Amino acid sequence: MNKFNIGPLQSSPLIQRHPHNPVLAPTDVPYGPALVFNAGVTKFRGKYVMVFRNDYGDADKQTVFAHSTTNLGLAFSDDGIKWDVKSVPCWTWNDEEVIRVYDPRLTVIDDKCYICFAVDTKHGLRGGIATTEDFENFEVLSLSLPDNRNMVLFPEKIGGKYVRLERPMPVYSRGGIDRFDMWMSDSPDLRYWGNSQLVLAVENVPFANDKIGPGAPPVKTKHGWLTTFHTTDLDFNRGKNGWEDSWKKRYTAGIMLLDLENPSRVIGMAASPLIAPEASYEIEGGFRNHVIFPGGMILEDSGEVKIYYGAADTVECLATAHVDDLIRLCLEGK
Ligand code: BMA
Repeated sequence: MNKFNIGPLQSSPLIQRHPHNPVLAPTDVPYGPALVFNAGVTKFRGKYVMVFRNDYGDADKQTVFAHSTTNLGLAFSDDGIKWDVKSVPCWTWNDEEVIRVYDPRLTVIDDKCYICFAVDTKHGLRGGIATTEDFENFEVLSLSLPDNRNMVLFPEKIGGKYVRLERPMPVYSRGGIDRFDMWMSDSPDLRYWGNSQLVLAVENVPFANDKIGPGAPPVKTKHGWLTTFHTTDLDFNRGKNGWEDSWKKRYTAGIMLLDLENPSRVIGMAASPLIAPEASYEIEGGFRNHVIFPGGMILEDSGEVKIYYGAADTVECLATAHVDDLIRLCLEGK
């Protein structure tokens, strides 16, 4: 059992929650999901694209159906704020072995769009990478061994290789509890992955006591790769905190800067959360309250950074900040 509680956490004053939050909610989606969250967002061929997670159930009764009903939805936008949601889900993957696909992240490399995703299978949780031209057909390029997920691709090759951040779930070797860290692997072709290295350990994040994992795919700045991650802290005093009988975890978004040439080297990390659950849509009425789960990050030419995150496993939200402020925050380590 984790021995210490983290206590209250606040978001950085450098971020602004968008006044139109949540930017996507179940009521915006025509085919009736109960929960719409944990989206991947990118800019692709002149449009903002969002692939989001749909979970189904009965929101009035605050119940969700069994996991196998999860699928992915699709929306486009001209401004990254108002979304045109497609009339049907874009990817449902149920077969003999696969239970569901979820938590997508999008990366564009050389004008091709890649989607990283988690897959629950009958024999473990796997992380996958697929490519798509039309967001209707997905060609799966690789699936990891269990147990691994939260994969995100860097938007260009580094040292001649594709690179991903990921979060395996070692249990035996980490004391039989969640003590999960962030790792990195590289690949010559997006299919075969190796050279795995530890990037950030959970014990080095002061506002986590449980596990951490990659958030949105990194963006390039002249100071390094700027990237979000999610953190989890567990407090056994938390009780019913959502639709379930009890939900004892809190998720926040952290931010760090990785070396441009060797991204397994952390150059700097903010010592407090970038986004901690505070807004009403993050802390009340949701399936799992107090969850911030970043999955999309876009650096605009103006220097504005758009950070998309699932809130309370129920809606999708947007926060913005200036890239220079985020870099300073990481470098100062405050
Ligand atoms: C994680 C993942 C996420 C989810 C989070 C909070 O383990 O399953 O999809 O947002 O838990 O429930």
